Amino acid sequence: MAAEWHKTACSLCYVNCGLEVQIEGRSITRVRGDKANPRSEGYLCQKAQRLTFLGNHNDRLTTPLRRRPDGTHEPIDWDTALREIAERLTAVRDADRAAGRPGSFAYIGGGGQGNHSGGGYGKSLLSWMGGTRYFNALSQEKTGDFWVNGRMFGDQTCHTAEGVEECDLLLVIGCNPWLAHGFTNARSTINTIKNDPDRKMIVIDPRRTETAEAAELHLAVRPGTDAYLLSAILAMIIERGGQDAEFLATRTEGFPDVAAVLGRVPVDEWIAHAEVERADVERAVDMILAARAMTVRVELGIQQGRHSTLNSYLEKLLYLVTGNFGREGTNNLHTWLLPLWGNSPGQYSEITGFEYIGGLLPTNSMAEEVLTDHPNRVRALWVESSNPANTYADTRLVEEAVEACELSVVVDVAYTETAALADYVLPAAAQHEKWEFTLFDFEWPTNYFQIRRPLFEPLPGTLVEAEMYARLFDELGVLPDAATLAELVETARSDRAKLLRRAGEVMATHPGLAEIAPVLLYRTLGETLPDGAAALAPLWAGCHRTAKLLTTAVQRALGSDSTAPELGEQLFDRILSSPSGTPFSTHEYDEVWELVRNDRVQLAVPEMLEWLDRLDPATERPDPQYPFSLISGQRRSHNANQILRPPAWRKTDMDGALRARSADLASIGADAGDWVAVVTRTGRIVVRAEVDESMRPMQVALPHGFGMSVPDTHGGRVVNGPRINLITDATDRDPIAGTPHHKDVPVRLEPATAAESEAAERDSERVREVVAAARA
Ligand SMILES: Nc1nc2c(c(=O)[nH]1)N[C@H]1C(S)=C(S)[C@@H](COP(=O)(O)OP(=O)(O)OC[C@H]3O[C@@H](n4cnc5c(=O)[nH]c(N)nc54)[C@H](O)[C@@H]3O)O[C@H]1N2
Ligand SMILES: Nc1nc2c(c(=O)[nH]1)N[C@H]1C(S)=C(S)[C@@H](COP(=O)(O)OP(=O)(O)OC[C@H]3O[C@@H](n4cnc5c(=O)[nH]c(N)nc54)[C@H](O)[C@@H]3O)O[C@H]1N2
Ligand code: SF4
Ligand SMILES: [Mo]
Repeated sequence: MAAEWHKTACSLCYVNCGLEVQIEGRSITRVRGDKANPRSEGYLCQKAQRLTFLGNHNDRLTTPLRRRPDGTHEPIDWDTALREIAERLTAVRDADRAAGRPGSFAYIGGGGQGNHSGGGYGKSLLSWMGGTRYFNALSQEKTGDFWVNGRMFGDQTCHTAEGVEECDLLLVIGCNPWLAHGFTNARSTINTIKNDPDRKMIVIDPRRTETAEAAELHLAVRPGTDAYLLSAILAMIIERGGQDAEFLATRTEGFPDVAAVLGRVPVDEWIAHAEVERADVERAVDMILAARAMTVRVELGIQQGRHSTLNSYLEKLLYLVTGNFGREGTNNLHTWLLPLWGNSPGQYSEITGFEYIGGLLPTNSMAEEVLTDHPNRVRALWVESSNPANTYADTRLVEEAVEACELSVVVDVAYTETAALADYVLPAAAQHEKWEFTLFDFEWPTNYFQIRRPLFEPLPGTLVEAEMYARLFDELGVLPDAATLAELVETARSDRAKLLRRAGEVMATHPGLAEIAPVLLYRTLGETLPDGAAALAPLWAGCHRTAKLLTTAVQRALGSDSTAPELGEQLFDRILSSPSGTPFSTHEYDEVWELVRNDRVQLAVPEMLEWLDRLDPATERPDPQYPFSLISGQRRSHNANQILRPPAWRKTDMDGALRARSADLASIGADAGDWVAVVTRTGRIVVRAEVDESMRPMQVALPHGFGMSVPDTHGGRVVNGPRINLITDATDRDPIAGTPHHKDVPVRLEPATAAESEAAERDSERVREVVAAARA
């Protein structure tokens, strides 16, 4: 009999392609793209093919851990762990209240590349603790973009979608979709554009990337100078009268102010500073002005580059000034089932002065919120689905901050570098052991949502996050008594429409309960959902919200003429019964204006125009002490954040090599295969050198997704590849969003010493032993 294919989705990157898998025991044995998935339509990449290594390895946590005074961990049972944590949380909360200060509890994480089911519960804990300090990966890459969206479109949850599949010009700035994806079916889409004489692609990237190789035009910009190049392009467009006058007049405000500032741009000087050819820039302008529908696609190259927030502004001006917005094949906004971030203009940290953006503070400021004498400093830290000890800038500083907290708790599936520092470690059930979903639904005009059914039982000793938090709130005494819960469960079963009203009444009489609404839904509505899908209960509220806010679009997606609240129930049912995912909103292009919160798009953002006016190439010459520009965290064929820890999944790049041109290696007397030291003001790491002539001269790259310690074959642990954030600097960051300049880290290369090379070679050998054992 042919083995059964089960529907699921990939959580190795935020594109979350639909998959079908075969399983045996606790293992995924075969993987293929799910053709029935309405968004990804059968696509999968080289990483998902290695999903057979996810979860099925010997480094899972299977018991809660408590830190001993000597820093090692001992196993404890769940009851003890949750009781002690509850006592210590209560102590922190009581002390905050007694001192009359804001909650000193901070929350990190809440979901990686595709597991958002736990996040709502974790945020409930943050609210209940009276805290506001929330950090996650978005606040080290995307918050500058959100800030600009807030100013231009009126709300930080106005987030852009890309018409990649329909555009006739794809302008790719600072991203490499061939390897990193970032949009659906990236490789097929790039190939389609390449093979269609009527469609074109421009890539702005210092490196001749795989994506640039497929483009009509590649502008190999000098690292960190995008703001100059993009301003010059905009200035040239306006000089030629290439702006879309009708779009600007009817849909936007402030163009004259923008044009005035851009009119002062010394175009030739700035193009020279960016080290690209004037003729190539002219050609890019020609292509932009000739395009019927341009889509701009950006990512870390500019968001984690110098002038990050300004880059986000300029990139948006490119499509807005030319009227490439709100039509097929252009940039647009998109809907949400549940927004993944919030809107928080004008709220500031009293410790660092950074503004909350999307409800988040910069990860780069996390340590500063802890390591200070300020009476309102962070005293307790809760980390879920994140590994800041490897992924936040300046690893040593992050380690110091975690250890300085009075209480630190890590919720993860593996014994991460952050878990190793925590007072308590709570083992979560892994991706395919529970009901899951992702909130990365970024599509327009039709947007999709997919839930994932469990393929396996939770590994013994682990808990699904929802259950973990519910038990914790039981210990904390926040949940109502059993009889009240039973009555709410009954209401949920017999009359869901009544549930919200009844729940509201119960919340009114139970202090703190309103802050943990997702937990209450889990314990009540959740009990009534089919097949143990309790953790999906908060989605029910999201479906009702969406049906109310976007009635026509939801009706179209479902083919229904019902209205709220019935429409919300229908949407929830449709989502639960669509294992390949389902459209949840379908719009007409024109309706994008219903999502824009300002009457018109505000083009003139004063802080951005002032910044633009201040740009000065003379202030941006490389430091002779650190002459190379390092891409710290390059996406490659076989890295995937910190998600796949066991090295055996990697088909290539086992050591996570430094990539550089041979001439640059030769300049320090090094050759391919040698160990070299990468040195910054923050630290020094020793890495394997590899030749890559696609790099720009004086630019080198180290990969993201390495530096995880794994059990070796001798009963110890060994670190696989570079912990790149040992050499990054948390203060080298954007002035507004605080995002790190990870794509342009000034470094020096040196030959490694004999002792360093020997130690690195030994570790590399041990990693190879681990791989050989895993594949045997
Ligand atoms: N294989 C793989 N795919 C992934 C991930 C992974 O770990 N591995 N992670 C996922 C995640 S979380 C994210 S956020 C995305 C990130 O996806 P991307 O942003 O596409 O990936 P990066 O490799 O970080 O950097 C993008 C590009 O920026 C270029 N760059 C460097 N400096 C500059 C500069 O100064 N200006 C310009 N214009 N470009 C510059 C680099 O050469 C690189 O090609 O990838 C996702 N996909
Ligand atoms: N220098 C440098 N640093 C970077 C970057 C860079 O380019 N350069 N990129 C940044 C970017 S864009 C990102 S997105 C971040 C990513 O960094 P993080 O936000 O730290 O997230 P991940 O690396 O995705 O780590 C996911 C964690 O979740 C755990 N996990 C997996 N499944 C589950 C689950 O079901 N439940 C729980 N509780 N845990 C689970 C994994 O074991 C892992 O520890 O790194 C950032 N750091
Ligand atoms: S593109 Fe991303 S989500 Fe799709 S298969 Fe590859 S890693 Fe998974
Ligand atoms: Mo990311």
